[in-house]
Amino acid sequence: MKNQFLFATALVGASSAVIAQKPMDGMSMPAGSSQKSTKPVGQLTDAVIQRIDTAQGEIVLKHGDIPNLGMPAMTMAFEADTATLKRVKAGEKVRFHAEIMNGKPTLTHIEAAR
Ligand SMILES: [Cu+2]
Repeated sequence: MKNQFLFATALVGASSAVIAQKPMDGMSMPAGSSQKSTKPVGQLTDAVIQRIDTAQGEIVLKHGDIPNLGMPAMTMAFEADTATLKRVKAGEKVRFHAEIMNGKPTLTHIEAAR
């Protein structure tokens, strides 16, 4: 009887060890997918702010290649939300990501270039 009890305990111990290992595997995921967490921002393109048109809700950027839009370097206007319009100034060097939203190129992310 005593041996059977020990055997059962060993089994429980072994199975709980397996269970304990699974959350650890899960915990290693966020570190491995840290590149993924930057993905919502998207690939950044360098630009210089030429003009801010608050009335039109647009920011004119002299921008580099935008791979996701298949666009070469040029100067053009992008739609931007009010908070972004207030946050930036003409002449600033920035890095941005843009998507076509409602048929218009729209800034989805903009940050000061370092
Ligand atoms: Cu463009």
